[in-house]
Amino acid sequence: MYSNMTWQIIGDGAIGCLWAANLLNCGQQVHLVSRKNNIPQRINYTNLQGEEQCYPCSISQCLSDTSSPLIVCVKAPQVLQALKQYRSQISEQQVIILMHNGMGCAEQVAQLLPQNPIICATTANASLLSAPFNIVQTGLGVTYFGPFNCASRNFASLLATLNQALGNCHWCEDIEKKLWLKLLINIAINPLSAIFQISNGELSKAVFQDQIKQLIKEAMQVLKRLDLKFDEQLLLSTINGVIDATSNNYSSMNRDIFYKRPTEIEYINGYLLKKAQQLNIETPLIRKLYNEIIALESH
Ligand code: KPL
Repeated sequence: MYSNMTWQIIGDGAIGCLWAANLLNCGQQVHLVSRKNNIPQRINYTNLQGEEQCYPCSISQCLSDTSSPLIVCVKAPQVLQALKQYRSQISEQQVIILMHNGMGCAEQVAQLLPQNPIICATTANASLLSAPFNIVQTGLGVTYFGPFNCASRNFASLLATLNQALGNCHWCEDIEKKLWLKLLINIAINPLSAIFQISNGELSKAVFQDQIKQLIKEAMQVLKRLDLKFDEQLLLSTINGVIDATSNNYSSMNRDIFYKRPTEIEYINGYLLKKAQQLNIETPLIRKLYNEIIALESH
């Protein structure tokens, strides 16, 4: 499909740098797009074995070309803004891969760029940005990619390289269900860990477990009406599996509140609340936590 391809990654955060470093590590050409001034031309990466590597990398404030794939790794509230900013440098054939928490962005991107192939991705890989362009990988996980629109259906071949870079990458025709699963995990973990400023592991305490059960019960009513089949008990054990696997970590929303940054709440609880409202379903605890995060964000 591509002869001389450069992976263009928008977003120099933990996930953007993680993909950049791992693609460079397997010999791919990468161009990282950053909004910073004084940009170095390298990424420092500490892998899961604690080995430090320095990868020379092309980094600038612009896209490098109008044909190779774009991986958008900014947080949900910044996706549309970032693509609007680079719109004149994006061609209609260019495939756009969206990788962030929450749902609702792909619809916005499809309105902005109606001809472009759009792929949605969700990853369980974890990394920490210890300083600008310095990342430490903290967890290995699965990444699912799948088509959001018809135009992106024949891009599954991109997976071979992505899989070579980070492993455990899968093409999934029913990506919506995977995105919902991640959204439900985030609904259970992110607002509670952010409001109480606790690590993910603290959520295994009984007081939080009761709230998580309530959150999932409320979400299940919406899922049923949308004909999305999830088993409540399996969902709770998946959520507790993530809590255990990330017990020492602070969730992304916890850090956003801590550092007074905008959160992804609108694309997590907000997305579910919109669906619930359309279906006339009450989801009081999901709404309460949404309101509390909105209040914290404006402090
Ligand atoms: O996706 C996450 C996040 O922090 O946003 C989880 C899975 C909750 C891990 O912390």
